[in-house]
Amino acid sequence: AAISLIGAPTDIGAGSLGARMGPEAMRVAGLQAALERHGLQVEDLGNLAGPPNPWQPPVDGYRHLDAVVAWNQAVHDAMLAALQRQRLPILLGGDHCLGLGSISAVARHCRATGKKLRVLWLDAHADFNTNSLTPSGNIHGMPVACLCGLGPQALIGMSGQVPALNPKWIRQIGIRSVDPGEKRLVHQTGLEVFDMRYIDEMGMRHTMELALATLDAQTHLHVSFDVDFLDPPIAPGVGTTVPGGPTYREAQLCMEMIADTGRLGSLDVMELNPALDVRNQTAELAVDLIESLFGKSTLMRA
Ligand code: DIR
Ligand code: MN
Ligand code: MN
Ligand code: MN
Repeated sequence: AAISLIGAPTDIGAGSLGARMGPEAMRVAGLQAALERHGLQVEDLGNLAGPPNPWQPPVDGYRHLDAVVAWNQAVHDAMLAALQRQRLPILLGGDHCLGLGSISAVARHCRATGKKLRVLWLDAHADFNTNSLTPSGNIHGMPVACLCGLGPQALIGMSGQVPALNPKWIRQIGIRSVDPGEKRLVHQTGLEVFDMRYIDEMGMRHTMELALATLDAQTHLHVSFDVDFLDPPIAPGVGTTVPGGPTYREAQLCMEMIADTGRLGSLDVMELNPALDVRNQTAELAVDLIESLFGKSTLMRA
C-alpha cells in the first residue's frame, strides 16, 4: 500500500524533553527516500500541531492530561483520515502516549471495515500504568492500559468504543522494565508479554513465530515501535534507556518476520529523542529497521 508519513512533534507524555524533534530527525535520516528506493509510494503529510509542553508536575497522577488529550485527538484524526484513503500511515513521534490516539484510530477503522486487529508493541516497557500505579505521572507509561479501558474517559473513549482493544489482540515484545503495581495489572489482565527473558531463552525467531501465529488474510497488523525497545548502545537517542534489549541482528529479524506476514497495516515510530542521540545514529538505525519492516532483504525472495 502507499505510505503516508505523519509527524507528531511533542514530548507531552514523556519524562524528558526532546522527542518533539523526532519527526525531523527521521526525515533528516532519509526515511522517505529509503522507502521509495524499495519501490514504495510515499507522501509526507508534514507535522500535526498541538499545545506546547508546559513541563508541569502531575495532577491526580497525570502530567499534562489536557494537552495529552489534544495531541492524541489530532493523531487519531490524521491516522483515521489516512486509513480511510487506503493509505498505510506511519506515525513519527513524539512520545509513546500518542500510541493511544494512533491505535484508537486503527481500532475504529478495523471495526468499520470488519478487519481483525493485532497490535505488536515493541518496547522495553509495558506502558500499562494507571494514574494510581504510575511512579512518574508520565502518560507515555499508560497508553496500553488506556487502550484496554483503564484510564480517564477522555483517553479510553477515543476509538468510539471502550475498551478500544481486547487485551488478547496485543503482543508485547522486548519488555524488561515494568513497575511493581504495573506488573500486577499486566498479570491480572493476562497481557501476552514476550519479555527479554523469553527472547534470551527461546530466541527471536521462535518469539516472533508465536507473536505472529494468529494472523490471517483478514488481519490488520499494527506495529507500535518504541525505539527504546533496542539495546541502548546501538540506540542511545531515547529518554528512558533500559539495558539488555534486542541486538541489531535480533531487531532486524523481528522486522523481517513481520514483513514476511504481508499484513502490516500501520506503524508508530515513537520516543526517538534527538537531544539525547549521537550524530543521529538512532534515527538512522530506525530507518534501517523500517526498511526491513517493509520488505528489504539481502537476497531476492522466492
Ligand atoms: C515508567 C517509564 N514505566 C513510567 N515508562 C516508559 O514512568 O511509567 N515508557 N518510559 O516508555
Ligand atoms: Mn483499510
Ligand atoms: Mn519504552
Ligand atoms: Mn513505550
